[in-house]
Amino acid sequence: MYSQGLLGANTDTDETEDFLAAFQARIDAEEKIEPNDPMPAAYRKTLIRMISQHAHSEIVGMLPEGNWITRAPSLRRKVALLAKVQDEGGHGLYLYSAAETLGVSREQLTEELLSGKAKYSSIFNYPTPTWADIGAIGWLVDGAAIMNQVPLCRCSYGPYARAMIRVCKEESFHQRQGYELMRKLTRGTDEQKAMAQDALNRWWWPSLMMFGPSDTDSQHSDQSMKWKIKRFTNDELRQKFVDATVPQAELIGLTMPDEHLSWNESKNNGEGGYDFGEIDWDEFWRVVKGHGMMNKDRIATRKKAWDDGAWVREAALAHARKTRERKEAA
Ligand code: FAQ
Repeated sequence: MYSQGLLGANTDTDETEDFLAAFQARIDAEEKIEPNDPMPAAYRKTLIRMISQHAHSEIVGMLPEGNWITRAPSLRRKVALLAKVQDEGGHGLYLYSAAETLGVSREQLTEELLSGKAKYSSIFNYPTPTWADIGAIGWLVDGAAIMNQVPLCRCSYGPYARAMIRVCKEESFHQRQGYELMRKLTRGTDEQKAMAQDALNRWWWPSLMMFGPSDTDSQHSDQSMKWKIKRFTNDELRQKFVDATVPQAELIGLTMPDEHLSWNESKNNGEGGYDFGEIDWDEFWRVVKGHGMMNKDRIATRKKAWDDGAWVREAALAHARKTRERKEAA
C-alpha cells in the first residue's frame, strides 16, 4: 500500500488541502505520526532520505574505529572500543528498521549505499592514522552526533524518535570515553600530547561540517522544521556544539585550530557564545560528492562485507524456509 522507492515516494492518500492542513495540525499539536498513519508523500520521502542516510552513517562509521580494534594499547581500551563499534552497528540496525516502517526495504537501501547513490555523513571519509584519532572521534564525532540527535528524540515520526532515545544514551557513553582517552593522552608524554593535538587539528573542522550546510544553503531545513522532524537548524546546532566543546578542549590543555575563535558576549541573545572561523565549504561538498580521502575505500570495504556475508543471509533464509515447511507439514 505505501510501497515506494527512495526517490519516488507516493501514497494512497489524496493530498487535498484539507488533508495537508489536518496533517500539519497533528504535527503542531505534537502528536506522533506512526507507520500506518496517512502522511504526505514528501514527508515520507524526507524521512526515508534522512533515516537511511543516518543508518548508512552508523554502518560506515564503524570502519574508521574498527581499524584500531586490533591495535588498541590495552585490554581496557580494546573492550571499550569493541563495545562502541558494536553499538554503532546496532544503531544502524534500529535505523534500517525505522526506515523499513516507511515502506522501503533494507536490500534497496543497501544497494543504494553500495552503488554510491546514497549519502552518508561526510565525517567518515577521513582517515584514522593514530590512536588519538579514536579519542577524537569519540569526543568530537559522537559529541556532534549527540548534539544533533537529542532533538531528534522529539522528531514527529514515532519510530525514528523512539530509536533515537537509546542511540543517544549510547552515544553519550561514547563521547565520555573518547574525551577520557584524550585527557589521558594530554597528561602523558610530549609525544602523546602532540598526538592528541594533531588529532584535534584534523577532526575539528570535519566535525563542524557534520551539521550540514549553513542555513542559507540548507535545502531541506525549512520544511523539516515545519514538520518537526528537525527542531533546530544546522547553524543553531553547530553553534551549540562549538559552545559546549571549546571549554572541554581548554580543560585538557588542547587548542582549537581556529585563529578566529573568540568569546562574543552578545551572542545567543546575550548569553554569550563563540565566534568561529569560516568552514571550508568546498572541502565539505567535495567529500559529500564522493571525493574525500577515504570515500572509495569505505564503499569498497562495505561491499566486500556485504558480498562475504551472502552465505549467512542465504543460510538464514533456508533455515526460515525449512522451519516454515516443517510447521506446515505438522
Ligand atoms: N554529510 O538541506 P540539508 C554519527 C547533505 S551519525 C553528507 O541541510 P538536512 C554516529 C544532505 O543530506 C552522523 N551529506 O539536509 C556515529 C542534503 O543532501 P540530499 C549522521 C550531508 O537533511 C558516531 C544536502 O547535504 N547523523 O555520527 C551532510 O536537512 C561515531 C543539503 O543539506 C545523521 O544522519 C553531511 N555532514 O540536514 C557513528 C543525523 N550534511 O539528501 C560512528 C540525522 C548535509 O538532499 C562513530 N540527519 N548533507 O541529497 C540530520 O540531522 C540531517 O539530515 C543533517 C542534514 C543535519 C545531516
